[in-house]
Amino acid sequence: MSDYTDILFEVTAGVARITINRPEKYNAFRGKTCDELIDALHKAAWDRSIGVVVLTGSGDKAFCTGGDQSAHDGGYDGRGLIGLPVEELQGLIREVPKPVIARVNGYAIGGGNVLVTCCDLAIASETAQFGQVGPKVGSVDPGFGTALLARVVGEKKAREIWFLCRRYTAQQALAMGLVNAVVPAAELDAEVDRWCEEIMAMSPTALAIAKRSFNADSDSIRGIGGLGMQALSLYYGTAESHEGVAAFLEKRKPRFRDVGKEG
Ligand code: 2NE
Repeated sequence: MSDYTDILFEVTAGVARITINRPEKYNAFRGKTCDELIDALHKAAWDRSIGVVVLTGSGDKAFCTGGDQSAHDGGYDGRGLIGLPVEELQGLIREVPKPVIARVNGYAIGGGNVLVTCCDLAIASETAQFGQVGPKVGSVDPGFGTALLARVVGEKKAREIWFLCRRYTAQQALAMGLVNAVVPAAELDAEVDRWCEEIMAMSPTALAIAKRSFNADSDSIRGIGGLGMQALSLYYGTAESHEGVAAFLEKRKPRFRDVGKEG
């Protein structure tokens, strides 16, 4: 696969830059987007001339806002248990034997926040905003989205993020350990380039071993994700989940507690 429609893929000076290119959808991903991201990550993973991968979104509004709700009809439009191979995508970010940096240029919401969680490092613009929205829109991203987030920001904070679905500023994300650095929007690229240059000077094999050894401790979360996606595919068939998607698309508050009471 090389004729991408949903992403951009470019390699410069050993750095592979993968950009979700759906700004009109706030860089939400549909099935095809996930497949293209997976393909590009495979290319970057096994090309020995590439030492670091940067994952980002196009434009200045969003990094990624998760699953494309306009392609959701009791499940998304692609392959896999829920019509989005997100567990494969998230697992692959961790398997790529080189650092993957999230360049967070705007909203990192829902599955977008999970991508940030899965990346090895994250550098955010001051304008970025973070959060999970699943329980507000009839979804949840179990596995790396929940359990790995708890490893990253702590149990209490992760539960707050999921149970209240608030939005957090870049400075708050920095304070909770979700991102490594925050810079003014105009300096984001220069800062990411600096981090990439430093990484490119390191021993690639030592980096690969370090990454795999960090992963080893939390790899069991992938199994939790598989189990969770199986449950999620059943949840997507319920009126309660449909109400969340419909409410988002109709720009109204969901009425979860009324579902099933009519008639
Ligand atoms: C991103 C956010 C916070 C932006 O809010 P706001 O108020 O600044 O803008 P607005 O009007 O909500 O959004 C701007 C445009 O972007 C679209 C909106 O529909 C709107 O389109 P227009 O009305 O202008 O035509 N948009 C934004 N996000 C979208 C999305 N994900 N899919 C399709 N269109 C989207 C606010 O928009 C927000 O909270 N978005 C929620 C995103 C959401 O529900 N994501 C899915 C979560 S579930 C998930 O990701 C997932 C997973 O990761 C793994 C497994 C299963 C599910």
